[in-house]
Amino acid sequence: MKLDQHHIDSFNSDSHKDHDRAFLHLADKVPDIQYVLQQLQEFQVAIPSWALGTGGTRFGRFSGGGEPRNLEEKIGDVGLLHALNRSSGSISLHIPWDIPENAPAIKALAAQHDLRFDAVNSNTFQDQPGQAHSYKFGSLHHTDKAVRKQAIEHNIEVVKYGIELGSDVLSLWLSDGSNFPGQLNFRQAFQRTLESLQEIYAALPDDWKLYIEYKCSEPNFYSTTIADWGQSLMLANKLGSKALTLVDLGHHLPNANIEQIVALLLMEGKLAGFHFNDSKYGDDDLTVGSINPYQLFLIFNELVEGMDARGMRHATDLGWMIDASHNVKDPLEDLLQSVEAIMIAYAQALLVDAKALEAARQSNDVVTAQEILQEAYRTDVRPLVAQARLLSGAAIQPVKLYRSLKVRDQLIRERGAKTVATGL
Ligand SMILES: [Mn+2]
Repeated sequence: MKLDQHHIDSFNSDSHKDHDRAFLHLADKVPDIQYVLQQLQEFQVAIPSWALGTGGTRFGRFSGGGEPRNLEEKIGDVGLLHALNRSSGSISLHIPWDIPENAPAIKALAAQHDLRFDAVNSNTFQDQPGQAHSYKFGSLHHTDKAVRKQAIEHNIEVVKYGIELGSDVLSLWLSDGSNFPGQLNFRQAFQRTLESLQEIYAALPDDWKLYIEYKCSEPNFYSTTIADWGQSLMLANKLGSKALTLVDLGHHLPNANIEQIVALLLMEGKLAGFHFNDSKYGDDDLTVGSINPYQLFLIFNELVEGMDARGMRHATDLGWMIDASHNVKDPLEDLLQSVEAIMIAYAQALLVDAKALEAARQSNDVVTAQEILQEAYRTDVRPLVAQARLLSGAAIQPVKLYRSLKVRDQLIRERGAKTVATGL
């Protein structure tokens, strides 16, 4: 299904008055409001093709109905999100869950929804039907050269799909690791991973990038071969300028100072971008901002400051993507909430008085430094984010409009109540 612009416009005109009042009140207090609105309008967050179905855990999966049955329907779902918020203008494909059999047709369909293709993702953490070698004991780090070769070739194949779709990033996450002490020689596993990555890197077009994601645990529970940002950065540095470190917010040990990691990777020009989610205990893949919105703000504060210091464009010079799973929510509502949380944290970071903060730091005025950050964080910027949406032709309140149009009911009528999307 596709949303008509007149649905959005008439919804907006109904809620215009309250919104205008809230926005004007806030706009008075923001010195460079036009700049902030323009930055917010430009900012786009990619939606992963695997997040459009109801997620599950290793214990069970409870489908919500109307899930997209194929790539075309997944593109349709992202198109709905983008129509509602104008901030979800790209889709990130996961191969082989979503193979674009007919790339020109898929590209044309995406263009109809005003979408482009973000990073393409490989998968060497599952065995696929008919696959010659198993990834049970890893892929790029595997002791058997034949397994490594198969995983390398898969990644190169993913790049080829990406080229056809106009993507320019291969995003790679390995489940490689070990479950028990003694299982793996750490140095050799790292070295084999590096050599495998070198082959993949050599096959990348000049204008492509390779994002190397790290994760401290799971599915292996004793060691993971790319466990943290240091290990990812070591690989990225050895590979070359096209290789960068990807930060997934859920892939850290508890209480890790992610904002500091981000600041230093940015400083080194080695930050690829983000997989946004939130978590309480581990890689929980919860809605962005649902548990620790202050941390998200602090991360965006480092991003804005660090990108400005390097003269980078916020919207396009890093990769922004959601990587979450929705066990109990409507995936589309959850994604709308996640994008909203990202925009709120970004807007708050844009409000930080950077000059005053720097002055407070120079004079070691710790209290003022904290006050400056919290002044921005405690500002209710939702009318600002809504105004940016309004200016872009999106809904003032996307979730409310989604519900009032009964989008999920329509999708269930179109697709059926028991459809299951490929993905997590
Ligand atoms: Mn991720």
